[in-house]
Amino acid sequence: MADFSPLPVPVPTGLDGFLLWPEFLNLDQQKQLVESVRDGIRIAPLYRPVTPAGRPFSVRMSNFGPLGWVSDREGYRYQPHHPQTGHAWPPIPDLLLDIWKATARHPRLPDACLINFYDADAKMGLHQDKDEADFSVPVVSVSLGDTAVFRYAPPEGGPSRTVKLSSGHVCVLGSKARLARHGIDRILDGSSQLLPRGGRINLTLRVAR
Ligand code: MD3
Ligand code: FE
Repeated sequence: MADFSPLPVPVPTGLDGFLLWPEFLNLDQQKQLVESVRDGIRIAPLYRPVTPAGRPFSVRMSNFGPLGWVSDREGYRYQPHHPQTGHAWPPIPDLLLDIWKATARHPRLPDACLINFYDADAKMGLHQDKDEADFSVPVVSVSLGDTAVFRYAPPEGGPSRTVKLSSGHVCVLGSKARLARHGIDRILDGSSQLLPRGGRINLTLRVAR
């Protein structure tokens, strides 16, 4: 079991409930997670979902856990199987559960972990995460590989801000920040050597049901 105590002091984000720890994971831990993602996507390959309107995402996705987030013509939802293979998603790696326990400080464990893969041109438009049953449970996000420009705005409206999410950064979105609008403006190509072919992996841990 990885030991993350004592927790470092999070950096200020200007949004209540948005906690960000730069360099939370050391290089060995980052490499271990990349290996787990490689293993996972051999079982549950990355695929490109479409929006309910039929537009392909620029991000490719897969999942770990009893439930995985999917999007297609039918809508957004969580389901226990890969939309293309029909197989169950692989289990959430222990290191990710350890990160959850250290940072989310919530009695429940996540039942879903979305794997987002961004190539240099991928982005994600501003949105809210509202497909989960209980918004009082935080979301935990882990970034690996190239740095992303993350945009976020308070749920009640008002100006957005940006912060860079680099490899090894971990953030928690809880309380007021849980329903923040957020997205990825762009990927800084070549900013990390972690992934030999470049790109960015984001892992988001959630309690879906
Ligand atoms: C703020 N992913 O998968 S992670 C997503 O980098 C998503 O792939 C982005 O937005 C990514 O839905 C951002 C940071 C994050 C994750 C969940 C949040 C920010 C959040 C939930 C609520 C508010
Ligand atoms: Fe999101």
